[in-house]
This record gives sequence, C-alpha cells and structure tokens, in this order.
Amino acid sequence: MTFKEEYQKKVEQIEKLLMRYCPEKEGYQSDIMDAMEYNLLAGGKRLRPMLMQEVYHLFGGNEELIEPFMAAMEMIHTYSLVHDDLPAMDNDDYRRGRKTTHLVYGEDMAILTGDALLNYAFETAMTAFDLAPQKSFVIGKALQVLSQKAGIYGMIGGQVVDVKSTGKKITGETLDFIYKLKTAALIEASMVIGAILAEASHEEIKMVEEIAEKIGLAFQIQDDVLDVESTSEVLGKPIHSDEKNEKMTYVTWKGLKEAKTLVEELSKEAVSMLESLHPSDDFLGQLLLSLIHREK
Ligand code: GRG
Repeated sequence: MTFKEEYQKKVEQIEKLLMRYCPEKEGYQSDIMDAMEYNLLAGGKRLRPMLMQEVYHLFGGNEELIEPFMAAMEMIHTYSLVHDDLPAMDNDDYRRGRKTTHLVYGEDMAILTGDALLNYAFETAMTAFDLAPQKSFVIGKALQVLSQKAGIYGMIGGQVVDVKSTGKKITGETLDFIYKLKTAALIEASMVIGAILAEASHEEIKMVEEIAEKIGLAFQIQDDVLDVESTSEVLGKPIHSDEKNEKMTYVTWKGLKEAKTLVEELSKEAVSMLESLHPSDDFLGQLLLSLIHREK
C-alpha cells in the first residue's frame, strides 16, 4: 500500500470512529446534536487523532482506550474552528468546504455548538475510565494534558494573544508565542496523550512533546503559506484571511521563501528526533514529512 492509500484508509477509520462517538440526535435539544454532527463529520485531515493513534502504537499501545481520546481531540479542534469562524472572530463563511455554523444554524447556536463540542469532548474522553478502569492513573494524566493544552496555558491562551494583536505590529517572539500555543498545543496534546496512554517513560514523553512542538510550529507556518498560495476551492475556506484580519504571519515577517524553508527544517528536525526515539516507524515519519508540502 502506498503512503497515500494508507493515510486515506486511516482517515476512513477515524471517520467511522467519530460517527460512533457523535451523540444521538434526541430530546428537545436535538438541534445541538445536529449542529455538532454537521461540524464533526464535515471532513478535514483528521491529523490530530491520527497523530495520537500513531504515537500510541509506536509505544506499543493496542487497546480501545485510545479511541475516546481520539474522538475528544477532534471535538476540541472542531469547537475551536466553529468559534474562530464566528462574526466576532474571523467572520468566515466557509470551513471544510461547507457554510460555517453561524450561517447555517445562527450565531447563538454556533456559540453553543462550540461550547457543546468542548464539553462533550471531556464527557467522551472520560468514558475511557469505563473501558479500562485498571488504567485510571494514566487516563487521569491524559485528561490533565488535554485540559491544559486546550486551555489558557495552551490553545485559548494563544488565541487571546492572537486576537489582541490583530492590526498591531508584534515582535517575532510574540508571534512564536501565539503559534506555539494556538496551534502547536493541540498537536502536542495529541502526541503526548498517545505516549501517556501507551505508558511511555517520562523521558520519552518529554521528547514526544518537543517533536510535537516543532511539528505544530511547522504546521502553522505552512498554514500561513497556504493562505497566500492556495485557492479557496482546495482549502475549503477563504484565502488571504490573514491579510483581511490584519494579522502578522511568518510570511509577512520572514517572506514566503524563508517561511517555506523553515517548514522544511522544523519538520526534518522533528523526523530525525523521532528516528532517534524509534527508528522503525515508517508511516508516522512519512506523515510528518508529508505535512511540509501539504496542499490543504
Ligand atoms: C476560538 C478558543 C478558540 C480558539 C481558536 C485553533 C484556533 C484557535 C483557531 C482556528 C483557526 C486557525 C488558523 C487555527 C490554527 C490551527 C490550524 C491551522 C487549524 C486548522 O487545522 P487543520 O488544517 O484543519 O488540521 P482540518 O479542517 O483539516 O481539521
């Protein structure tokens, strides 16, 4: 099987898993389940759950308890997209090739959909206690990482500085802070949770976090590159959104060529660190390298 075929197969497996973890549309509040599903099953690269699963396997994990965490991670990522698209934030009309939630369900429901996805992510992750009660300690540790990396010391913290910096000239240091928190934190959480649940050692978990930080930074810089180089048809969301929102990016800071070089350097550093940790994992290494030239 080629890398592309293997990737596609894994995406399909993750989509089936997400379908299983979508809440039933029932009760007077069924509109919220409908809006959650509209977003969760809208496609997307499924990168975060895939990274989590690959790292889990890398350290020998082979149990079901990873699944609720994979679903929870995609729910948190999806909530952040729903809220980021709101009129009060980026005010975007398209996401993953579909009309954004506030345009389909109204702004009030879009706020609630983000809230619901965030809360349901934790309800979902905590079902791991029922699947593997004997692993309660590592499940608790994984929940700690999930909440911290999504919160004020992670993604939300990064988004706060991003919002506050809009239209302002910021330093490269501030830009790095934003990228490490806004984007890298969830990628770190995904990979670290895979390692924690597979009971990797403390040193291994630290190394995975460092690898993930590099990947997260490279991923955001590539997002900046795509915002100026791609098309809205390929991306499924508007292009030139950074310019519209008056945001400084790596492309405006360093220029397109240097931004691309940095994506490549950071990704290759991450892969060589991964090889020193586990020389044999072909798919994960290829997945990380494929992100350098990703087109969406
Ligand atoms: C609103 C609390 C709050 C946070 C929003 C993560 C974020 C912060 C906003 C989303 C917009 C954005 C540019 C985020 C940076 C990370 C990023 C590039 C997200 C898009 O992730 P992909 O490319 O999306 O993995 P798919 O659709 O493929 O899952």
